[in-house]
Amino acid sequence: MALLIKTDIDRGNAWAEALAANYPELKTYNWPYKGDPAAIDYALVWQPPKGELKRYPNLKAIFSVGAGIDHLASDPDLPAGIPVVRMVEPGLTAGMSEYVTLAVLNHHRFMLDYAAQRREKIWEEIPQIPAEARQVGVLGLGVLGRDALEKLKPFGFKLAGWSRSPKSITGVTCFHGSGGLEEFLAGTDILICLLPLTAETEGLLNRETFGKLPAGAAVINVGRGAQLVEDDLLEALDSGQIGGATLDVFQKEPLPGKHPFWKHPRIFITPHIASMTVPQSAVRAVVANIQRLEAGEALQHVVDLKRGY
Ligand code: NDP
Ligand code: OXD
Repeated sequence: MALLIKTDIDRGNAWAEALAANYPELKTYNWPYKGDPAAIDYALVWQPPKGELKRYPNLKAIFSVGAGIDHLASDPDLPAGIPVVRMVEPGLTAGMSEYVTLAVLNHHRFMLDYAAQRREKIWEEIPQIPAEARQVGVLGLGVLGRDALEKLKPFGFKLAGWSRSPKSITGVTCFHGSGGLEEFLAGTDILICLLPLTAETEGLLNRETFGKLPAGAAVINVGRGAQLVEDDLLEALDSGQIGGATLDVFQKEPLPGKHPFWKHPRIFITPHIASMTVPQSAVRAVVANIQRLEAGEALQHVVDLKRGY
């Protein structure tokens, strides 16, 4: 049995080591693979070149190295009928909750303002707002959105979430569907996007959405860059409708050198590192899934490609 790994070379080696330690019977090959394509049973990939996966006629499953599968769904030649599995693993979940918590507290405690004051050598207190007076709202109540909300609970924020289907989560006011979006936004002071990129979520963070938030709200985008209409954010920041933003994902990555986000004083930027799959913990999920398939059982976390996540 053989598995093809396509990720950056360091992480590819880490995956190969982790798989060798956990599943010695499985041969692994780092991409680019020069052998017989028919010998490959499984692919574990991040942003493979379009058309690459159709070269392997005997693939039994495609594992995404990341939680998002838009890098696969956007391949017009993705082989039909092969299950695509998204990444669900504790290291990725923990990393995202760390990032989200950090970003929420950054906005809650006025760190962009204090950074601006520091540049001008201004020593001045900004009156603190108690956590219970602010609502943190998460777009996307999946594996990552729900864990982030759990980690935010001890701080005492009002918590809300929005998903496609109805949800019930203790301590979180849940909204769903297009009908629930407006009410969710109206109460949300710190908005976090943890949605998958689909035809429905593309461009969702736009002028209209920003206009429904309370004036001065903060936006944290850790979903995908294509969910944010970048010019609309700049306009909303200039008008004060949005008070600040933390962005980890962008329409074009790496963010071009001339992009206005780089120098914007109300935007905090990171280079798509909100969270990363940790091969040493993720390997267990991949191995367990291969063993399930080989035993004739159903795979876990298979995505619905029609729905887009
Ligand atoms: P899940 O599939 O577990 O959850 C997705 C959630 O989004 C679900 O609650 C789903 O609703 C909701 N959703 C999807 N479409 C819509 C819609 N049209 N309207 C309302 N809600 C919708 O995904 P994960 O939590 O594992 O990951 C979320 C995303 O985070 C990834 O797809 C990826 O893009 C991003 N990500 C970014 C990283 C980074 O480093 N920046 C790292 C990892 C992930 P329902 O529950 O009803 O189905
Ligand atoms: C992911 C990512 O989807 O890192 O896991 O963006």
